[in-house]
Amino acid sequence: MNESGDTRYELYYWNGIQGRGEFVRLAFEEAGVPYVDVARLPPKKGGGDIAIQRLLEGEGPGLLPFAPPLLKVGELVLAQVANILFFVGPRLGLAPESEAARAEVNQLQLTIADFIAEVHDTHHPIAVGKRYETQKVAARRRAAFFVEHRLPRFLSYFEDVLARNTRARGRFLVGNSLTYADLSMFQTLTGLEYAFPTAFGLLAPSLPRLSALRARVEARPKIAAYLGSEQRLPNNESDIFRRYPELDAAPARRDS
Ligand SMILES: N[C@@H](CCC(=O)N[C@@H](CS)C(=O)NCC(=O)O)C(=O)O
Repeated sequence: MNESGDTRYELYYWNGIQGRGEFVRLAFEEAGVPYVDVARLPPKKGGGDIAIQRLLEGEGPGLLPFAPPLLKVGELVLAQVANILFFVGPRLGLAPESEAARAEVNQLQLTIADFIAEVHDTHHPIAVGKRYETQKVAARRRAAFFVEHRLPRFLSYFEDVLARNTRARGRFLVGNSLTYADLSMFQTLTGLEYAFPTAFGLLAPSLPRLSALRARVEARPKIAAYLGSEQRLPNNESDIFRRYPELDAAPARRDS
């Protein structure tokens, strides 16, 4: 089922960063289905971060959400990126037809969520609510392990998923058409390149299918238009993907 266009979709996500909201934005952008980015509206028009707080405090309908991104669709308020995408994916034409393949896409999306949580924990290894500067020593230790072990493990896993999808000759993660998991993979790869330029740069040559997937997503007309627009916020150090050189891999030594 594809979206007919008369449903009102409201995304609630913190102002000023791409964050986890971006995984949801990319799906709507690719589908060309309008959505309201509520917190980016002025508070006078019901926007601002206060609009998110209201939903978190139970002022909205439905199930009480724990953390943004939130998607409000009528009386439904959904949280958890993977859950939001599982719900809107079929409506946006970004999910496979079969129930089994939809579960597979969801499985990948949940693995991306795990990956993102580990990226976040490189700069916040001790306390989510405390500033990076208060946990820098632990962050260095955490990031060193992440860069050496977890980053290659996650990336080579997704590379292998593409390689095994012979049906699509490695062009998509699942099935033979684009799904929201492919868009999320793109977002993850661009974020990693920003945050860990050295570590990611060292791994990239061993990830030809992921690199090609990223380039293909980036070149899709609606995604390209979105990436070039003001709606696409630049990476910054309040976001999940942060460029702290001390957390990146040391550049390879040249012994000449
Ligand atoms: N697993 C959740 C994580 C949600 C999450 O951590 N949201 C962040 C912003 S990206 C937040 O505001 N968290 C507040 C909190 O955990 O108290 C998802 O994938 O949506």
